[in-house]
Amino acid sequence: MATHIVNGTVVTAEREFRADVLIEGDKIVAVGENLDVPAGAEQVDATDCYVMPGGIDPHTHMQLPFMGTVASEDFFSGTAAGFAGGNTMIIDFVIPNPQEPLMAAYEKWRGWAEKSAGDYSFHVAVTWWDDSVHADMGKLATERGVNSFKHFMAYKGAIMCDDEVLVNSFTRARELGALCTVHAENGELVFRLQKEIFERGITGPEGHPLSRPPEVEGEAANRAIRIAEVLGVPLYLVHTSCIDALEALTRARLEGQRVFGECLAGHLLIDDSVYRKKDWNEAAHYVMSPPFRSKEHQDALWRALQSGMIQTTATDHCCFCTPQKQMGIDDFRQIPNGTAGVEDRMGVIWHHGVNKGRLTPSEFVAVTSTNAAKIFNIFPRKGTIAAGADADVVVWDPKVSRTISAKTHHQKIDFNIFEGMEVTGVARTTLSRGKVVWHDGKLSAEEGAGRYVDRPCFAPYWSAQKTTNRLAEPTKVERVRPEVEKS
Ligand code: URQ
Ligand code: ZN
Ligand code: ZN
Repeated sequence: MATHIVNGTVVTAEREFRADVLIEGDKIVAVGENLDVPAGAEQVDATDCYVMPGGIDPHTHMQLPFMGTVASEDFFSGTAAGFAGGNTMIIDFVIPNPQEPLMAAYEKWRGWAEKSAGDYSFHVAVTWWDDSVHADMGKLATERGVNSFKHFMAYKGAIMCDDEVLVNSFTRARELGALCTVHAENGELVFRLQKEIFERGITGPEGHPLSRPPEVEGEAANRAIRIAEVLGVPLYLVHTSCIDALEALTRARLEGQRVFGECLAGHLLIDDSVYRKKDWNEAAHYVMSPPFRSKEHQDALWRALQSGMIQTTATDHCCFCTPQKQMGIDDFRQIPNGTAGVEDRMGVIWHHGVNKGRLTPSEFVAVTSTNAAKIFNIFPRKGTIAAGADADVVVWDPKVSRTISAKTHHQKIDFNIFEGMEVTGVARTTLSRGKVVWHDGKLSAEEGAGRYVDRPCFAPYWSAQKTTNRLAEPTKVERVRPEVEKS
């Protein structure tokens, strides 16, 4: 089965150019003009549209068991909703409970993801440590295509890593050529601040950001960066939300350390006034970690994205409906943390990035698809429009406007953090490995059509690592052993 995408402007992270795209089966086979098209090929019209690589969302949590409940979006509905917004791949997370074998958790999550409509992969979280974790990391990296291990520095009493786990796991990752990623918030400080704020009688959602100020993220980001620097491993900061973390990231990168930054569509566009909404439900909808920040932080994140200091955008799509959020009706600490976004990331970043002159279309492609493919070592199979790549393609119509709303979105959640936002720029057609799964507002996602994507270790950037001089040439001093005086 062949598909011929005609009359469009192809956009890659490198350039924009007029070209047609020929797809055969699940691969792109040619990009150019006057292509040799087989008879009977399905034609997709891309007149006045951009033809871009499908979005890769490197941070989602479909049907995550968390804080006493389970995220409402599952792997089928979530990957399908992504199609409607031009997203064609997710990298989700296996999050073992402490003492749960990593391999067992991995197999469990693989089972859950069988129903995915779109392609997917998994970061695996290291939430505890013993020799079996060391061994399982090796098996996951060498036999299961896992090249990234996640570490939550927050969530004390649940999945939080202390420095011992970080150091052990980062050391193991170095042996395996796997990328270490961190949720950088100091969980001890969060726990203490939550207690103090609650005991002062602040029990509503406004307590959430008060217990997780930017300093708490900045400390953890810097600590993870320094640990990675001393151990000589690359590092990836997920959902970088504030200036304090950006300062740590910028310093490290300017000193040649291999640290990558990710930011969320939500953190680019939503500020902390949402927590002061009078309606409890509406304020609780925005409870996620790190919290939405005051306005100066959004501006700083945009500048970091424009300057290349932050390389990827994501959503942290982790859906809890209003009744689930109400588990914390009397105590903000019990409100399940998480919001949605997999359907809206591309549209809000196109509108507020490209339409507002912050990003070129090529830079948009880089931060929504290509950079994630390169960092997680699946480029050029994913993340570009080129012969040989998987045919994950979005025909993007830059002229059409839509208003984002829970009333019309495909995400399995009863609210939308971008509710009412009008954006110009929509996915007209989305193809997932060559199959049209979204066209002109009609979703034709197929349960189980998604495939697990193996991600090889030792991505190209492993050959260019800044090692701390202190470890470069440890030298032993030869000396005469002194007479030991009898004590
Ligand atoms: O922390 C995360 O990334 C997961 C548990 C989703 N929730 C959130 O608030 N970000
Ligand atoms: Zn997180
Ligand atoms: Zn997350």
